[in-house]
Amino acid sequence: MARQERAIRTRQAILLAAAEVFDAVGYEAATISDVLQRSGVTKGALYFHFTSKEELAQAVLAAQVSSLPRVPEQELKLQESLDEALLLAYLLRKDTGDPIVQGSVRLTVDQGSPKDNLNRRVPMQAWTEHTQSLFEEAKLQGEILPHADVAALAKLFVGAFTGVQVLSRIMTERVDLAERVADLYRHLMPAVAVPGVLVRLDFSPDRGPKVYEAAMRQRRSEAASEAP
Ligand code: XVR
Repeated sequence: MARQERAIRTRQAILLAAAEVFDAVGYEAATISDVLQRSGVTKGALYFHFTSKEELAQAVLAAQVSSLPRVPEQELKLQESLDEALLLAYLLRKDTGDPIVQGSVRLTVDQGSPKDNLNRRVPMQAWTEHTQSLFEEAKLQGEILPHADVAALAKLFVGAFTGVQVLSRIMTERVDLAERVADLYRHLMPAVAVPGVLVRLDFSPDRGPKVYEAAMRQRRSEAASEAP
């Protein structure tokens, strides 16, 4: 294996272990030696990639949005947005989920202490920009009501998703998150989508696993066509 590829894999293994530790115990209680133990890499390798717990946490926060696999393109950009939300809900599920997404979201929403120096704005900024650009495309395609302010909507959706996620985690350990997210879109979309688009949106909460499977198939076939 090329040295560079090995380094990328090692970094990824460290990131995954760190996310699992942060998800399990939170930022404050996590230690580098927990991450060492869980990742199985050497101390030297870990410190080559990350020099502090803070740097590890910041890298996990930065990976939050990029860990979401790309959802299959839909004719309606608003359906794509809903699919992303259902996919994220699926990846946050305890059993089926993605540890990087879970650990990263815990770091984002845990209030922490001002002394911890973590910049929690990084993933939120990325989500807001991503959501806004999807809504901008939807607007260009005529899916969105003409008076709607897409920048304000993006912040509303990111904030609302975060809110239902926190509620669902507290009340049901996220078992009902897909349902809460579907409800959120069902109730907000009438204020966003033009009527002809609204009736075509599929709000069913069980799209999550299907979107996930389709996204993974797409990722595999892209990887295969990139291989020499
Ligand atoms: O932006 C998002 C979507 O477009 C749906 C609205 C999701 C934003 C998720 C923010 C993240 C941080 C804390 O979730 C949390 O609970 C995909």
